[in-house]
Amino acid sequence: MAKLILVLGDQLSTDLSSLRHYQPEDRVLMAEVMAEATYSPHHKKKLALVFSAMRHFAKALGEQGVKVIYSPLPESPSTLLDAVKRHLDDADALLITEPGEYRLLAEMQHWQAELGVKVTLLEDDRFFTSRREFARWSQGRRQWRMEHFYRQQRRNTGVLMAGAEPEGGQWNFDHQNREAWQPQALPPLKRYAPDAITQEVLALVEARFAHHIGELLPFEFAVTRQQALEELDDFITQRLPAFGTFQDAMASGEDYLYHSRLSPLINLGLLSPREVCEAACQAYYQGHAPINAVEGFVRQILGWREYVRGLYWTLMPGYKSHNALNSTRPLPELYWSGKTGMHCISEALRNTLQNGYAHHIQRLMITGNFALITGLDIEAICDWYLAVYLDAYEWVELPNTLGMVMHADGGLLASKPYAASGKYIQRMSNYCQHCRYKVNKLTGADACPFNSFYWHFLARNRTTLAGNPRLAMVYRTLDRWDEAKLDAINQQVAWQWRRIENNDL
Ligand code: FAD
Ligand code: DLZ
Ligand code: SF4
Repeated sequence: MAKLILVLGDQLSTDLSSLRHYQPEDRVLMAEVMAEATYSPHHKKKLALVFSAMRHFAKALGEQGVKVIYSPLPESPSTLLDAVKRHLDDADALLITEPGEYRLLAEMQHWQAELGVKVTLLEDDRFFTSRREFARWSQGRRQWRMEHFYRQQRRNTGVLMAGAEPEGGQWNFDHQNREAWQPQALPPLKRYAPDAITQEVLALVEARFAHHIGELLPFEFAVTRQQALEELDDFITQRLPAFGTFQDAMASGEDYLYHSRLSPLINLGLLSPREVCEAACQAYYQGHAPINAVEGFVRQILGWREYVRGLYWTLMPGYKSHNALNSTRPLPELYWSGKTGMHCISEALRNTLQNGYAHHIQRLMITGNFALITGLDIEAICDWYLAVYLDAYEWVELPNTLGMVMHADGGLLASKPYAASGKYIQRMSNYCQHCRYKVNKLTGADACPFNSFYWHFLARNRTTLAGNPRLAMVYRTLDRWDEAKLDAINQQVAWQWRRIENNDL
C-alpha cells in the first residue's frame, strides 16, 4: 500500500501531519504549478520566496532519506491535480494536510472521484487552535471578541501565565504600546545572499512572471529552516525589547522599525507559531525583554493570528460576500503604481512594492484607512492585499481586510471601524512633515485628503454607524457642524475623487 503525499508550498514543516505518516514505500510530491502562481498576481518577491523555500525544503527532505518528487516550473503541469495525476503511478492513496485556503479545499473535495484512489485530508495542526475548537468557542456567543478568545488561549496554553493569573498582573499592555516614533538608530537587518537554488528561481520569476506586481531585486530574504531560525533569533535579541513601545509607530524611510518580519516564514511553515511564542517568552523570563513587548508580540500570534484563522474557517464561504458599508468605488490606480502626493500612502506603497512588506499600522491605518474612508470596492481591495505581500494567504488576509479594515462584516471582527483623519497619522508618524498636504486643513487644494474623506465617511454611513457607542463622540462633533461646512466637505471630496481619477492626488 504505497501512498503519495502531496505537500503544498505553504506546508514546509518537517512535522507536518501528512509527513508524520510517511513510510519508506511512499513518495512525497511537491509541485510548482501555474494555477497557484497566478490565482492572484502575487508580488514577484513572494513567488521567488515560495519557490525557493519549496526547493530548499524538498532538498532537505531528500537529504533525510525521504523519496521526494519535485516538479519545477516551467515544465510542471499547470494544476496541482494534474501534477498528482502525472505522478500517482502505482500509489493507491493520496494524503494531504488540509490546505490553508477555502478555494483549494473545495477543489480537493472532488479529487477522490477524479483520481479513483482514496484521498485523505488531515488536519493542519500547526496552529494552537483547531478549526473545530474555534467553532466550539464561537458557537452561541452573542459577540465574538478577539480579547475574550485570547484570554482563553492564554489559559488553555499556559503561555505567559503565572498560575491562574496573567504574567505581569494584566492581560493586556496596549496602553504602553502606543509611543509615537522618535528618531533613533535601528539594528541592521540580516540579509541572505541568494545561493544557486535561489538564483535559478530568480531567473525563472524574471522570465515567466515579469508582468507581476513588485520589485524582484534585491532578494535577500531567508528561504531555509536554518535561515528562518536565524531570523527568529535576530528579532528576539535585536528588536523584541522595543517591539511593544513602537508597535503602532510609523516613520518615513523606516520600513520595518522593531517589527519581526516573521509572518512570511511562519505562514510558509518554516517557523512554528509555538516556537516563536516560546522564544519571546524565554526572552521575558531571562530579563532580556519587558512584559509589554513580549505580551504585545504573543497577542499578535496566539491571539490575532489564531482568531482570524478560526473566523475564516468558521464563516467561509459566505464571509467573502459581506459588504456592510456598501463599499463599491473602483480601486484607484495609485494602489498599483505607488504614485501619489500623499506622503503616508506613498511610503506604505513604496515599502509594499519594493519589499512585499508593510507593517501592521501601515496596512491598517494608511492604505487600509484610506480604502475604508473612501469606500473602495471590497473584492478589489481584498484582491490587492492578497497580491502584494510576502505573507499573504486568504485565510489570514481576508478577515484582516474585509473585517478589520473595511468593517464589511458589520463589526464581527472589530467593534468599531478603524477610520481616522490625518490627525492620527500626524500623531503616530513623521509623515506629515514631508507631505505636500497640510494635515491641519480640512478643505482647499492643499488640505490633507484624509480629513474630508474621514468626515464624509462618517456622514454617509450615519445610519449604520451612529448607534455604535464607540463613535458617539465623533458623531456629536459632526452634529454640531452647519450645512455650509458639510457642503464644503462634500465638494472637497468630489474634487479629490476627480484628482484620484486623474492620478493626481
Ligand atoms: P509583527 O508586527 O512582528 O507581528 C508578529 C506576528 O504576529 C506576525 O508575524 C504575524 O504572524 C502575527 N500577526 C500580527 N498581526 C496579525 C493579524 N492582524 N492577523 C494575523 N496575524 C497577525 N498577516 C499575514 O500574515 N498575512 C496577510 O496576508 C495579512 N494581511 C493583512 C491585511 C491587512 C489589511 C491587515 C491590516 C493586516 C494583515 N496582516 C496579514 C496582519 C499583519 O499586518 C501582518 O501579519 C504583519 O504586518 C506581518 O509583519 P511582521 O511579521 O513584521 O509582524
Ligand atoms: C503561494 C503558492 C505559490 C505562489 N505557488 C505554489 C505552487 O506552485 N505550488 C504549491 O504547492 N503551492 C504554491 N503556493 C502555496 C499555495 O497557494 C497554498 O498552499 C494555498 O494557497 C493554500 O494556502
Ligand atoms: Fe498623510 Fe495627510 Fe499627513 Fe499627508 S498630511 S502625510 S496625506 S496624513
